[in-house]
Amino acid sequence: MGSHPLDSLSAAEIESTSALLAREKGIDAAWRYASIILREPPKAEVKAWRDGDPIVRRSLSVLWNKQSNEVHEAVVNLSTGTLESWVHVPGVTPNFTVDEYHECDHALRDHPEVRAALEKRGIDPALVLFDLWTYGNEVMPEQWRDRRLGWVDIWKRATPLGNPYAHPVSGLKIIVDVNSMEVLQIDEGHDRGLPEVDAEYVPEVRGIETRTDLKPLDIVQPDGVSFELDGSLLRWQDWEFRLSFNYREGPVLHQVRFKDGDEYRDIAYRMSLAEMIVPYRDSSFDHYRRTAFDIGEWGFGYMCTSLELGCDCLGEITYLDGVLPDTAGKAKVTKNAVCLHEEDDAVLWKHVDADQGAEVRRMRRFVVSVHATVANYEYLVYWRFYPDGNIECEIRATGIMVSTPMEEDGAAFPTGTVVDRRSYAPYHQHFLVARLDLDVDGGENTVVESDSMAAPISESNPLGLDLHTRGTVIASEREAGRMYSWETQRGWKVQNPNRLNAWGAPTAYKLVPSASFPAMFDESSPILRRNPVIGKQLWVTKHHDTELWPAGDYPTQSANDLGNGMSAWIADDENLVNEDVVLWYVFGIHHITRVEDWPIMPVDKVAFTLKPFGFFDRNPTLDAPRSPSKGASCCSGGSCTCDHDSHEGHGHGG
Ligand SMILES: [Cu+2]
Repeated sequence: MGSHPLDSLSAAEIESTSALLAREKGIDAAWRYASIILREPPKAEVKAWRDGDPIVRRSLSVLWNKQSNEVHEAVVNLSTGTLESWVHVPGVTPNFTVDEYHECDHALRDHPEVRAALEKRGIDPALVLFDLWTYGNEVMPEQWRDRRLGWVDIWKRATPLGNPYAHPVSGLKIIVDVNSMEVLQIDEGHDRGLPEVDAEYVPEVRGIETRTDLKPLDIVQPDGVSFELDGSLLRWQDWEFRLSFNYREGPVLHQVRFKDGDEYRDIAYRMSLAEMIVPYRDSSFDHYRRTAFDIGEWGFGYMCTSLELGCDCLGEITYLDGVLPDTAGKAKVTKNAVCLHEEDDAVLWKHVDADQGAEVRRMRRFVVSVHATVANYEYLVYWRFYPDGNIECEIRATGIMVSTPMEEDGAAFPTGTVVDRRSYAPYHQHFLVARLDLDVDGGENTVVESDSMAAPISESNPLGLDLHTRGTVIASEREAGRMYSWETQRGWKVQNPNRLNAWGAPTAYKLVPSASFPAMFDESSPILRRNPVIGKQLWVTKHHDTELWPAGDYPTQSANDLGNGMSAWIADDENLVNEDVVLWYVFGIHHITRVEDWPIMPVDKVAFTLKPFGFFDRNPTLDAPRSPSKGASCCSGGSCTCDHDSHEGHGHGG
């Protein structure tokens, strides 16, 4: 049993859930678990909970019967060992699972017609990878709408050790009933053959030497780390938060607070990535089905992989395992799924005084990171905490781009970039939706959209220099969806109108909306109907414990988010002023593919930041320690002998 109400489910809790359902409901191999997750207690209860109070632990399972395709949600009370609810959920398709991905590969590998289709093209089935994808409702074949339907992309390696995604087998898709693994259709379009591409990224396979001019770069913390992990509670400098991990969001940050003097001040109740949507912007045969909802359809936590010291993370690392269920309800442990460590991050603040010399402080940051492998792509997630109160969420995308052969005549596709011989990589977008349940100094907040504009030239502003800012209160959910504005350098402040800083302004955190981009979809587009949340860059909703998944609880094969998603949540136009608000920030990568992203993509980095904005009364890092100087006394004031006399002759900068 956890020692805090928000602790992730343990292996024992996952398995006692499935054991109880086997006993009470006869759940056997005819069923699969899509998920078993902690049923988080309501926010109000968690906030009222104090150390030593009793904890009631509950799990929420989603499972379906493979024969009938019937879906049930089960709530098990783990503290009493009882089944509290068993509810049939009609008309939904739960997320696809890793077990199905592998079983589909095996089934197709042995399937005579699939083998025949490959052999007809001269392709050795032993070198093939079957990549199972989910269907969006908009492109599902009519006759199989009530099935658990997958479509399968086929890839071929050049050699047994070669890049698995080197050669797309173009114009050949397989439609599968994922419950029975029955092949429903071998969907054949064109055959553009296998162009002679240069797709290998492993040096031994390429037959190249790696460079030898790099000397070791070690991160050493001889006295250990500066953070403490007590159960799920993390403390580092002034920060305090809890960490959990689940199949869908991967890591979740709870009850994020900052110690200001003697007071732990609330900043966020819960932060995570709640959805990811990757539409390929190419409606040709090979790509029109490619609209991945990687979080809702597959689960980001399920995709998280083990991290390795020295490769994925450098320095003094604390790892946490990811404990998740498989489809039989057994616990499966991903060792070292979450990496916790501190990093140097160049300079925090500095000034060189002509007489007194330099005062400079090093920035250090605390990082929570995971790596998820979603078929050909990897997403590296970094939640970073800074001593000045900033929180940053950075995503790095890497892995292998989807490529496609072009016709022999070399006609270029307008929807992609040519990256290799007779091959192009289609344009696509990676939309991420961060769910930011901020509680700035408590649960009653107001979101203000902040715009900057030049004041008109007037008698008092004869030079037109005056710059004004305007704040617009986002008053109710009718106004929930907001667009970024480059012209006004828009940002969004989450203010606490009930608490003022020393200078009379409401305490606030500001969402600095970097890495956002317009969706570029027609209003009538079915992909926008399935997930309208990508149509705006920010959404604000009133907090409800059940509102977690902006594209709906069950986005797989869904037509829209009306069941329980953003459209449904905002339909009642609830008040957002001085309320418990949740921000949904839509950001990501507008991936106009590059030849340099091939055959493996150097990380593409995007990030957004939450910054204190009048939350403190001044720079909160004035007590940051001077770092021991390695040479002269640069970091510690006094005369500076190693700073190249840079303080001489400067003008009045900004
Ligand atoms: Cu991409």
